[in-house]
Formats: sequence, C-alpha cells, structure tokens
Amino acid sequence: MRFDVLTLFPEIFSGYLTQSLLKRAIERGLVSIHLWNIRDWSPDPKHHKVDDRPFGGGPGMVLMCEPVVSAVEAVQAKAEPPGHLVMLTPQGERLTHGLVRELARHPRLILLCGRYEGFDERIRILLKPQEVSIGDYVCNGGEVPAMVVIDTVIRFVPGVLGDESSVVEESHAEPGLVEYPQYTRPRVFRGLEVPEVLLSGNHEAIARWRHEQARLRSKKQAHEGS
Ligand code: 6GU
Repeated sequence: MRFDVLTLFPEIFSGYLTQSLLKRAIERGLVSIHLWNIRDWSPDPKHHKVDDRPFGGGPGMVLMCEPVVSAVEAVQAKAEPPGHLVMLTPQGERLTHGLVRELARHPRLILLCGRYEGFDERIRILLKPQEVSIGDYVCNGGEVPAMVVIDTVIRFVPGVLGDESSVVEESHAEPGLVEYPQYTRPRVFRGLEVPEVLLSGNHEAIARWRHEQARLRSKKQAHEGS
C-alpha cells in the first residue's frame, strides 16, 4: 500500500517513519510512504508563499488554492492509481475502526495535511476529498492526524503485523469489547501479584477470565463515556 503525504512540514514525519513496525513494513515492501512539501508548488518563486489572509477579515491565514491543487494533481499523476484523496481536517468524518478498515481497501491514499486556519473552500470543491478528523479536539495541523491514519491503516495491510491474528483479536475489532488486562514478569511488583489464573496453565480458565475482564472493562468505559 502506498501513502503520499502532502504537508508544509515533512520533517515532522521522519522519526515516525523510522519506528519499528512501520520501518519493517517499508523494508519488506508492504508499505511505501512518500512525503511532499506543498511549498514546492507555490507560484511564488521567491518566498514560496502558500497561505494568505482570509477575504472578509478574521484571524489567521488560509491555505491558498494554487499550491494545494497543483501539489495534489502533480502527486496523483506521479504513480498509478491516482489514489484516494483524504483531507485531514477537524470538520471531517470521525476516524473509527470502520473508517480505518474502509481506507485500508485503497491501494493508494493521498493524505493532505492542513495548517493555519484551514483551506480555501475552493480546494474542497475542486478536489472533492474525503474529509477525516481524528476526534473532537483541534490539533495544530493535519500532520499528527495523518500519522494516526497511517498507523491505524497499515495494521490492515496483509503481512504488516507479524501475527495475522492480532488485528482481529485486539481492542475495538470486536465492537464494544476492549482488551483484557495483561501481565508480564515479575510475578510480584511492589506487592502487586499477577492473577493466579494466568499462572495456572489452564487455557480454558484463562480464556474465561480474560473474556470476563474484557467485559468488565468495556462496561466501565461505557459508564465513563456517558
Ligand atoms: Cl484531521 N486536523 C486538525 N487540525 N485537528 C484535528 C483533526 C485534524 N482531527 C481532530 N482534530
């Protein structure tokens, strides 16, 4: 699966790209990530301007049509297929497990990251992106949300997770049912012991205990969420 990220700050991604799971997926040729600086498509050769003050007044700066539209069109033309365009914006559709799975069906995603006060409205009209938000809060730009999209989507790319079962078994794959508590060594830490059943070797009992714990946790979360 191929991702093309259009951003004003490609360097934000460098640490993330060299992180283990993603790094391994890239090395194995399962995922490729191409970073593009929107500034490179600025029509202004001197200052590489990409934003301007909003017509009608108001705070902040607005990303201009020309560099953004040119950048998206140029990047789409660089490889086949042109890719599914996703605009990261707090006004977008909320990223859920279901939306992640849908996005993962595309062989190529173009992720358009905004900054400042947003995009000129004509960018939406012309490019008709799918607008995606990662939650009910405002980030300073679309870069961290784009990393969230990549991080969640690649888990659905066959072979990316070492253990094929993980994506199914883990939290949120089963709607409303979250993970059970996990323990590793030591058996006692600051007086806190690992539940006896996990040391029993009784796989059936362990499965039952985990299922019950997961149920209790999802119940607790539902109450906290309301
Ligand atoms: Cl996609 N972008 C920004 N700037 N803030 C957000 C977001 C996206 N999703 C939640 N908050």
